[in-house]
Amino acid sequence: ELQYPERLNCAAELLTGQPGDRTVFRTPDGGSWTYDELRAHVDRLAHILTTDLGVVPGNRVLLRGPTTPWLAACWLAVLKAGAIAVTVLAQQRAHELSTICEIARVQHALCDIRSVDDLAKAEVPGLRIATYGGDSPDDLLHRPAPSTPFTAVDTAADDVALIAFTSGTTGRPKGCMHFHRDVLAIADTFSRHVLRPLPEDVFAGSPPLGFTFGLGGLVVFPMRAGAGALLLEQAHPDQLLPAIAEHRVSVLFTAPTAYRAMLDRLDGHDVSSLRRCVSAGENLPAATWQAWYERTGLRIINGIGATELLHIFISAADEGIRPGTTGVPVPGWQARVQDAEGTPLPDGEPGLLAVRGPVGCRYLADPRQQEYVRGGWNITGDTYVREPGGYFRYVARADDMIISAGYNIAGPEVEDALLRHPDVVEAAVVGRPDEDRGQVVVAYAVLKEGAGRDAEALREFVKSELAPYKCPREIVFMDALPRTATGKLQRFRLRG
Ligand code: 3SK
Repeated sequence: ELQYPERLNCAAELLTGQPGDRTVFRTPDGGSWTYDELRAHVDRLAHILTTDLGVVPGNRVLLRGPTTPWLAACWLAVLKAGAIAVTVLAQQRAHELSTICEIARVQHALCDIRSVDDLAKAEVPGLRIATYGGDSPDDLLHRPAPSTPFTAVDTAADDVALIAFTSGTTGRPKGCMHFHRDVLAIADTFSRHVLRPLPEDVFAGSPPLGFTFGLGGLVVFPMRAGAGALLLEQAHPDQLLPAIAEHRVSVLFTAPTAYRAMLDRLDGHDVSSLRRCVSAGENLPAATWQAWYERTGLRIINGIGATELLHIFISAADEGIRPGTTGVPVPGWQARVQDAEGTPLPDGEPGLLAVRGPVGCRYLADPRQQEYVRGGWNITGDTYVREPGGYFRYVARADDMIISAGYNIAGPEVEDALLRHPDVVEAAVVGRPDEDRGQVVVAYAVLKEGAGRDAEALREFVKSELAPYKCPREIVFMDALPRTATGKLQRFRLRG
């Protein structure tokens, strides 16, 4: 079990102990900060926050901007000053931002000058916005501040450090409150036991810092290990691949879609520096795992995480990886599969995934808390099967099971079959209401450039891979699938 002192400030903890001259953050233009430089920037910012801006412990401070060292420094400064960081995505628009500010009662915002327009449009009463990265004298980074160390506010381990918002794939956003100890717990479980980073590692990836997948993978995990991170504002595979080679990235965090897109463009790129590749955010089909392994020799570390639980709680590393499964509970976590009443199901039977561990779901003022936490277990909304041997295999999101003429069909299984076709880059499978069958299976596919759109041939291919009742009745070709700002597929938009 993880033990933390009663009084704990996670930012102070993350900023302590690394050699001062070691590089912590780099940027693609060749910029870099050492740990000593980061400590100095964070302390200056914390002084400005508390003296100039009037931030006091417990205030909620919204952070918004592209993935840069300054955004990471602002996040650390807010926490060090005992305030609560409310992380959002640079893509979120005025309407979403005003809802978030209302739910979280945000009083202050620190915003990259390039992302301020939508925040200003959100017209949040009483919100004090400070910008960084601009030329004006009142830019956060140009304000005068003492260069003396800032003494971290003496927070309790279970004071709220972070409110992370999730909209899921639909619905009103939910704010998930996480404690100072939770921030360290994700590093001391998944990162420590599965990732096992080394101080010489260079982390990089595509999830933004406003998504806890990115905050963990690009800030918390490297810092807890005394390692470094390359922070990319643009992390599409077209930018990621050259950056891996140029900066000798060794630990990669991204989503299944990006692995597939990188496979499509891998020729001529050197990825030999990579030693750990993490995939989360969505189910990783076995076909994608296999294709990446064949091309690179690297075994992708699959994982399931949730904003409600901050980071990854089921995964596997190295020889423990079983392609096509998510893995086993990360040390410190427990998981089981249960029915709707909370009764555990035997191995091999699909049911609801239930997990518990060092981090729990705490929605801020939201009655959906009762749905997520039942009987002390967090119900993630995923259907899983526990296989003999204790491995957890993803079936579908609980509300994404297709029931057609009495057959239960898991969309991801059909997607996996479609992805085994050499022309298919992306696939999404949903149930469409049907008078005769209840639902029929409909697939949406994105093809490689130049591939012919032959739905019948693709249906025949699926029939050769799966029982015919799982074969899509219809295949619709698209240029791209609808996704949330964090890259999750929005199946509800395809159901029509
Ligand atoms: O939401 C997710 O899928 C996720 C995955 C890994 C780590 C954190 C999160 C929120």
